[in-house]
Amino acid sequence: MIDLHVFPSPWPFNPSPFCLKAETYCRLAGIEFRTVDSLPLRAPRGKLPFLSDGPEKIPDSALIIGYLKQRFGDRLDQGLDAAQRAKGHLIRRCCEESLYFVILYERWIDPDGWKVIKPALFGAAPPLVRDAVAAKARRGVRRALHGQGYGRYAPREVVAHGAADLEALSASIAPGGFALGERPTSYDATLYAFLTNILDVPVETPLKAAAQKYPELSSYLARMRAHLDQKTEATKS
Ligand SMILES: N[C@@H](CCC(=O)N[C@@H](CS)C(=O)NCC(=O)O)C(=O)O
Repeated sequence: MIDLHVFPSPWPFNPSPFCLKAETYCRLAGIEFRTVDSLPLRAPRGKLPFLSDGPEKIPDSALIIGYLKQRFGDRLDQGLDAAQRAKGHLIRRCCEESLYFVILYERWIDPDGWKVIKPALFGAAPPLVRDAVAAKARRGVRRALHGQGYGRYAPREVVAHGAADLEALSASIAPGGFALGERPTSYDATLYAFLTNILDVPVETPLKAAAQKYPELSSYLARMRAHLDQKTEATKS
């Protein structure tokens, strides 16, 4: 059995887009797996998700997908041409190297986001240490955002970067289809995970408002959910 070690989820989906990406890949590819609640300090590289398969431990969502392709065959991306792979790569990088940091900023730095994310992520921590643990983690995220750059911007500038990413992503989805055409590929695992973590979060953020301006993004999520439900049923039977 494949074990995916992920953050505990306070919501109907994993609050870490990278954990949700790995779960979504398994569901799209029809790979049987189970999720195991974990913490970054247990992960081989100090970040979640990681996968364990017997004695093998694989960190990083991209390496996990590479491992699963080797282990079970490339069930989603076979047949993609070089141009499709290039487009998928750009979509993935846009989500993981830009939008991710906008999401972090809104959740961890913006006071309205922090009000929601702090109890969601640290609510289960022992009350005596909860505030200290949350504050330490928040300082770490602040440092990471400062290093990446968005932490040095005004809030409206950060949202403007995210809104531009969302506009580009909405234009890149195949009309009535998925990231690269009529059927989902591994790149949809990323796109779905990030858009879910923007549009379905239980807090009204400026980034969510920006995403709501593009109906293509919500209809894409609805198509993905329907497809994932079908795949999950097929994997069970
Ligand atoms: N490149 C990694 C990124 C994973 C990542 O950034 N995970 C975050 C949660 S979304 C994490 O574990 N952060 C904890 C930390 O940095 O201490 C992947 O694709 O899996």
